[in-house]
This record gives sequence, C-alpha cells and structure tokens, in this order.
Amino acid sequence: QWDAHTMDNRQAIVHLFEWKWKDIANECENWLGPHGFAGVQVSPPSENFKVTPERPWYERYQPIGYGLDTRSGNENEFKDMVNRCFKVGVRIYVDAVINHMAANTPDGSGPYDFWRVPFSEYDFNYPQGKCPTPSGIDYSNVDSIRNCDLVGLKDLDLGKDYVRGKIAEYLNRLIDMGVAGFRLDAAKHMWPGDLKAIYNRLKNLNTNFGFPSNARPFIVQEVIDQGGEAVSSWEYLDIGRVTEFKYGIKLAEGFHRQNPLKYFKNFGEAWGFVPDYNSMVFVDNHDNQRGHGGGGGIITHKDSRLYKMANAFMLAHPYGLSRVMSSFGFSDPNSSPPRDSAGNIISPIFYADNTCGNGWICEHRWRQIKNMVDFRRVTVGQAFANWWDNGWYQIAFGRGNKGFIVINNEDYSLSQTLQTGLPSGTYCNIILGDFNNGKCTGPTVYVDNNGYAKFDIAGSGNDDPVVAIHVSAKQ
Ligand code: AAO
Repeated sequence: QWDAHTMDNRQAIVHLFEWKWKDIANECENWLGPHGFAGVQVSPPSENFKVTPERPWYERYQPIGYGLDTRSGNENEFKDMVNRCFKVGVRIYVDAVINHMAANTPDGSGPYDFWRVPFSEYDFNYPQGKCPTPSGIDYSNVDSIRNCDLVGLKDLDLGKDYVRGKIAEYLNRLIDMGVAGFRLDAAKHMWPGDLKAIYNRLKNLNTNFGFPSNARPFIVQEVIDQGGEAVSSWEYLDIGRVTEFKYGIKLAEGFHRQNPLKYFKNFGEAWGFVPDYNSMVFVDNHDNQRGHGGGGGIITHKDSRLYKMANAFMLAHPYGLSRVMSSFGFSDPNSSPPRDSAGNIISPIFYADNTCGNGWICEHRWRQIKNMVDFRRVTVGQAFANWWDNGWYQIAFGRGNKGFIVINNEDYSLSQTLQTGLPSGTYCNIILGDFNNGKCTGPTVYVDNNGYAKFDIAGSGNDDPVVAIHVSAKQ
C-alpha cells in the first residue's frame, strides 16, 4: 500500500489533470515512457453528474455511479490506456472518489437514489442520523468531518458492509484492468477503520501487468492537514501514504523568500512532515493551484520561474514520493478544461519545441522539469549529501555520488567552487540543455579529480538560476 510499484526505478508520477484516456495513452508512448516518468494519476474515471452548461472540472468529483464513462473516455479507452502505458513502463493510478456521491441525482429520482450502483437513503450518513452538524462540516468535530456532507456531496456510510462491498467491487474492477493503485479523494472525511476494511477487500495487483505476485495496490490518501483540526494525517499512516500538504506550502515560503533556504538543510521529517515512506509530495495540486482546498501562497505554473526552481528542488530532494502537476490554463478557478462547443474535452496539440497548446500547460514537458524527473531516477536511493548554503537563499546539495544541484534564489550572482561528490568529468547542465547521444545542447560543468566544480549563476533576470548535473548526463 506504500509501494507505488513503479517500473525500472522510475520515481516521479505526473497528474495529467482532466486529460482524456486516449491522449494519456499517446503521451505515455511519446513522452512519459521515453523520459522516465513512473506513472500517471488520472482524473476520476467513474461516471459523474454533469454540471451544465459550464461543465467545470470539479464535476468529476460528483460520482453518480461506478461505470467508467466520463469526458475522459469510456471503459475500452481506459483499458487501452492502461495497456499502452504499461508497455512503455508507465503505471496508472486512479483518483478514487468513494467518500460521497453527487450532491444531486441526475435523473429526477429521489435525492439519494443512485440506481446505477445502486445506493439508496439507507447507504448515506445524513438520512441515517449520523451527521451531527447538518449545516456543513465543523472541522473541529471528528464526527462532523467524517459523517457530514462535504460541500453538499452526499456522504456515504462506509461503515455498512453493503457500501464497502460496492466500493471494493469498483476498485477491484480497476485492479483487474491493470491499475497500480489509487489516490483516495477526501480520505480525511472517511474513518480510517472503514478505509482499512475496504482496502482489505482489494485484490492483489494483476500479475499480467508485470506486478509481482501478492503486490498490494498503492494507496495515497488525500488528507489536508495543516494542524489545528480534529483529524490528522497521522491517523492514516498505517494504511497507506498520505498527501503531505505542508510540503508545498513550506517550499513556497522558501522560494518566495519568506524563510531562508539555508533552513532547508533538514527539510522533511524534521519539519513535522509525515515519515518519508508515508509521504506523497508536490509543489501544487489541482485544488490549491486554483484556491480550492486551501491555496495560500503555493507556487504554480503561473509563476514559471519559481515553479521550475521549486520543482527542481523537489525532484532533487530525497524526501517523499513526488508528483508533478500538469494543468490546463485558467483564469476562472471553476472553469472547464479545454473543450469544444458541445462540451467535449479537446486534445492538447504539440509543438516542435515539445511544449503543448490548445489550452493545456503540460508542465511535465518543460525541459527543466522533464530532465529533473530523470535526475530523480538516476539518483534514487542515494543519500542527501554535500549541502552548502550562503546563509540565505543560495543552496546546493548532492545525492551520493550520482547527482548535484545548485539553486540561486538571490537577486545577486552566485559564484562558488563546491564539492559535488561526483566523479571527475564534464557534465551537462540539464536545466539548460538536453543530453542527447553523448552531447549536451546547453552549457556544461567540469568536475575535477577531487569532486570540486565552479558554479556561476546569475540571479535576477536569469530565468533559470539553477544548475543540475548527474552521472547519466556526463560527456
Ligand atoms: C462543488 C461546488 C460546491 C458545491 C458542490 C456540490 O464548488 O459549491 O456545493 O460542488 O454541488 C471539488 C471542488 C469543489 C466541488 C467538488 C464537487 O473543489 O469545489 O464542489 O469538487 O464537484 C476539503 C476536503 C478535501 C477537498 C477540498 C476541496 O478536506 O478533501 O475540500 N479535496 C478533494 C478534491 C477536490 C474535490 C473534493 C475533494 C470533493 O481534491 O477537488 O472538490 O470530491 C480546510 C480543510 C480542508 C478542506 C479545505 C477546503 O483547509 O482543512 O480539509 O478541504 O478547508 O474546504 C488553509 C488551511 C487549510 C484549509 C484551507 C481552507 O490552507 O491551512 O487547512 O486554508 O481554505
């Protein structure tokens, strides 16, 4: 449940938010597979209430049944995606919305009649008298958090055997199709004991997809925990990973120069984060990049310079399982993903420089992020090493004798000779160049026989004040 079962040491997952299954399958073959991405978190595949006419992204979080038919595609397209991604070394992780059903039933039937499953009023907490604060969630009251409706979404009674059975059936169908695991939406709003009972009903992963026998599904539970509430993410650690929301907030404080980066020398568990093997980390997610689920100063693609720096830090740093966000552009936080006049999602188009368009941002295609995903794979298992800082916002650190990164988050230049821990040679600065066929398309760094290298990085006015080198991009 903690192991993401990635292939070939791959280390970073990308959330292809609102992408269609056939576009994801293509992306696995054209980009994610070749560039060493471990897997894709996909948007909820379960059929959802259609919020018309706007068709906002968030309608996907309003399930009306567990059939696999959404704006991302149908069941056959889903299966095709899992197969094609598997063939190029990329896993699929499903965003599972099981805490609740939609606020409304779609077909004029009774308010709790979700006949596609079917669920009725006997399967929900509120009509069964289990919600103490009917007017909304009181985050200081654990019963309220876990039994009441989250923003009006009908809260399922996961204590019921029948409900657990229906949910397990849904998740097991996905396991049969070859998925590697799940992001558990709104886990904070479910009792850990109920979740455990459901997880216990899940099958082992499908060995036809290269999983070892007896492999348990990967589980990452969405629990927003900034402290001060009745539910803590620590309650979920013995049943899976959790989303560590403090990580992106603290990272943003550092890169926004509200907290000197020198303090990041012991970033991770020492900062009160959940243990490494329990943690999923990210710079931003689909909620907080648009002010849902707590925004609060996190860095997004809209601030591309800092975003590239923060992602480089995350992907170089050993703590947590990292997830890269891949967004669509928006000004209205509730807007639909790119769509045509009939409301169908439109595919991204790709340009010669590897970026994409049609309303999609494709952060995972930015050279700096793509190459740092590779850095993470190359340095897996290597110790955090050779830390250096200037006392403020210039830092450097390495990963054993495999990789080294230098970040200048000051306005003034950085000019330092630093111990990299790396073998002597000429390395490609993968932030500014690609390493193809033994050649770097950007500037190089020379590491001498004692592991030292000279770094010169301009500050303000420099779009990429980062140098990253690793042993797989050495001339
Ligand atoms: C939509 C409409 C609603 C309407 C509803 C039903 O917006 O007005 O009532 O439909 O018709 C998404 C959207 C929702 C949308 C929903 C269904 O975000 O706007 O509702 O789909 O379409 C809480 C939960 C967390 C949840 C987050 C959004 O704990 O699980 O709210 N995230 C997931 C998904 C999300 C999805 C759902 C769940 C529902 O990722 O996309 O909703 O399936 C505090 C609490 C958090 C709480 C936030 C927001 O956070 O701690 O637990 O998250 O408040 O209510 C600082 C604090 C931080 C605090 C935050 C609050 O950062 O440090 O602790 O401020 O602002």
